[in-house]
Amino acid sequence: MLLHERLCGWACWCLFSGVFSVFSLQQRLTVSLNGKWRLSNSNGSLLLPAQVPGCVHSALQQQGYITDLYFRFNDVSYRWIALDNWTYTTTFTLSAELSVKQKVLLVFDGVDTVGSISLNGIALGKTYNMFCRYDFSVKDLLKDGENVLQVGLLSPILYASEQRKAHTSYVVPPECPPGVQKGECHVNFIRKEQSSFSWDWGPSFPTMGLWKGVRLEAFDILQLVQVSSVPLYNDAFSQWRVQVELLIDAVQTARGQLTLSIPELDSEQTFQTHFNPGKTKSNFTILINTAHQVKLWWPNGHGEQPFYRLTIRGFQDQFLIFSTESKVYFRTVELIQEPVVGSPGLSFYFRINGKPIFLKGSNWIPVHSFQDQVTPDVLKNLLQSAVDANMNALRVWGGGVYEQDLFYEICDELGIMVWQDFMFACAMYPTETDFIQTVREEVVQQVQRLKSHPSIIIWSGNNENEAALATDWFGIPASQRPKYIRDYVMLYVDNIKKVVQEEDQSRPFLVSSPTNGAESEQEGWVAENPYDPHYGDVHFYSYILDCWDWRTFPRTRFASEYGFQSWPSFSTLQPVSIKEDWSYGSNFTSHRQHHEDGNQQMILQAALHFHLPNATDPLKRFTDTLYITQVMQAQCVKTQTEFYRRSRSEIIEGKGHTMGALYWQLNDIWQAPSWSSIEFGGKWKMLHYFAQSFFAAVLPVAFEEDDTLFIYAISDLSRDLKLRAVVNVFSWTELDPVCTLNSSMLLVPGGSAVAVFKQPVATLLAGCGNCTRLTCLLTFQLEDDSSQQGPTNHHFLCSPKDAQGLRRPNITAKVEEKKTCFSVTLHSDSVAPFVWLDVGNIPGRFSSNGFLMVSRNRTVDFTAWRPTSVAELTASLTITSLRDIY
Ligand code: BMA
Repeated sequence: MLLHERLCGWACWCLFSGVFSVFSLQQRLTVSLNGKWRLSNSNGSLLLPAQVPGCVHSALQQQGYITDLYFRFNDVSYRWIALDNWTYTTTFTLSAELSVKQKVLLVFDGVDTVGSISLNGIALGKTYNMFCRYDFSVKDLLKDGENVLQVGLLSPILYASEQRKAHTSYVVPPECPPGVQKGECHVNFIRKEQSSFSWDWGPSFPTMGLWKGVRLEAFDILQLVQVSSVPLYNDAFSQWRVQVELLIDAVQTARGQLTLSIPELDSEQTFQTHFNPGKTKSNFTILINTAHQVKLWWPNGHGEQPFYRLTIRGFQDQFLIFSTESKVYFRTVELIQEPVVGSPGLSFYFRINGKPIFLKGSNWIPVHSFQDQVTPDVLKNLLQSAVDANMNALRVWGGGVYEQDLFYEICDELGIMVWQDFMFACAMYPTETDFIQTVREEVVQQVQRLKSHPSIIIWSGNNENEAALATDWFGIPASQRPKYIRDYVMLYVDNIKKVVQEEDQSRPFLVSSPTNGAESEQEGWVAENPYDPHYGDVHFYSYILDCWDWRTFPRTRFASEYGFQSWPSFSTLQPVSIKEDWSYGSNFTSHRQHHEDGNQQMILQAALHFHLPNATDPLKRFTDTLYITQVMQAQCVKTQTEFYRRSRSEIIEGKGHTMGALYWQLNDIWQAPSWSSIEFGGKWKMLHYFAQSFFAAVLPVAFEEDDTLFIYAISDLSRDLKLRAVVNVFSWTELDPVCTLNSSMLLVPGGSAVAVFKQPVATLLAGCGNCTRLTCLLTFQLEDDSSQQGPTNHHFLCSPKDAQGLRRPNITAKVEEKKTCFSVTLHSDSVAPFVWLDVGNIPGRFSSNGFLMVSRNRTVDFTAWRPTSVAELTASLTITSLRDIY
């Protein structure tokens, strides 16, 4: 008997753990069914204990059936796991208190993915969507004594392939990922993390499991399933209001009173209300007392992130029946697309609390192939690393997962703006009724779960699917194009957009990224060229063009993806490899590279400006190669990001007013080459240290045009500054500047980029000893009347491979213990570019790294993330600079 089947179930009440603490005075009971379950494969040859939440892969590894899934070629060796079907089983006994409750729900916060659920041998229903919660009413099925709960999971690979086969009318591309990814086919036919079938930075581990919690919820009369609150500002009345939405599950019709209050703002309102049997959603609005100045939530770098406590209490006949508390953060967000003077097209920027804000940050991918292995510490460390690199925004990319609540809670607290994609990427999708239905439910649930977070400033329908259609990635015949466009509009516009806007009017919705935004809409949602720099956001990649030449880059309104690959450091690769893997031409090195020609592209890009490693010792040559890929990546992304930041105030040849730079990508899913700035495990690549500078609130940027050197002062501050540029010219052979030039003081208004220095390079060099482009280089900084503002930056006048006089610097180091960290004092004999300190597998980070050393001595700090000592650090420390690798 099929008692209850839904494509997707309803919410549970503990969704906001950490943000909301909900309790019912009706003695609602919750019994967790998390913990040890039994797991078996289809023919019963494997039977093992398995942790819930968890997945089959993690369970097999934890029980010793398989070794480290990330070791060497194991992604391929363990392919069989996801080709099998698996069953999770648990037993539990009921307490007397629970069995007398009027209603009992069995709740699954996340099933991965295609499951059949049965209780005591009776089928409860099926699951098809990893991003949905499912619940089942089970009171009548529960027994005194032992109850048996079983979840059978189908192989996601076989299920996707079956779905594909059943879809006979036309192809929904792509059929399979590129061979280099060693992945599985037809992931677009299953509502599951799209990158779990492989990506160009990640392995194929199509997981199966109960990836979130399982529990019983028992109650009388009613329970509060979910609460969300969205603050809205009324300009005409200069007044805030908070829209509170309650999802209530009532056993019978219930009448009563509801009181909403924010005591700190002297705001309280009471409503007479009633709840019908079943699940109902009700909205209530509390007006905020205008006598109070509401403290606003600001993005990192623009102010604080204060919140208020909202209390919600329900009464029946004067008795309190439920009470809950949540956080409310006040802020407004607008996406401004309007004509720009001197430029065709439309602007594209965010205004938070009325202030235009330049978005600085990166793109977020899943932290691990096995979500059950993502710990709070890992999340905190990555998000803190983003903030420590002066980022204020992250895009949660649409090929991964909607992140867990803690992710958004931390973003709220740190002031990280989140560009939230829906989970569709680089593909076309089916539009059969079942598929659309489950997607609609997914969107409702995710928006309800997440909309209280001020950090989320935009919803975005998909990753690159407009571009894929517009620029014909999949070779769709022209005659069939209209059908694919109709399907596209049906999924993202008629369904996702519509559902989102019914659920949340408090932030913008964009159909795709990249897109021309309002212009794409004009063109029927698929623009002729979604990469048009005059509109919307742009993704731009070129691995072949010279990344040191800013003319390479499109001057976009908003750069939401761009980047270059690099390899992680040796200490990250070592635990998943063996000696024979440690060369750039090894099978391992090519196996971990999932982007066609990626390893070669890195070397070619590096060779444009650097000598390549030529050590005879194979290990040194390998580690030097890892190093040079990081140098290349850091310098490339620096050049591109600085170009975007200095383009914020200008329109040149009709292009500019750039207001966002989110490079691809922040983090890694495993130990492999990728575009990330942070390695798997949390170690910062050179790029992340560079980001700390190139995202600084105040930044000097240099570039050349027609042999003239320009320096721009960029300021994200609110107040105006008066700044001068100070340029130091160094010879590659000496540690003291050959000469110093000062510009005059100029006004740098808050939120602008202003040219503060301009001089033909020839004039500059002529006035500076015997300097030529080959013998000298520049450092520069900004100063106000009393001190330096922002970091010191550098500009090379030639490729370092052509530099005359660059010598081995023989850098020595002394490590000392300080109160809360260690200091490393370096001594150098000569100018040293890209000085890289590495303490192997001692986790932690330096205060600065990858820097240009133009002084005899320099001290940096190392903060360790576990106990260590001067002796251990000294023994582990290696120092590499550019001249040390050839
Ligand atoms: C963009 C992303 C990802 C991809 C990255 C690097 O297209 O959206 O799909 O990993 O480029 O190729």
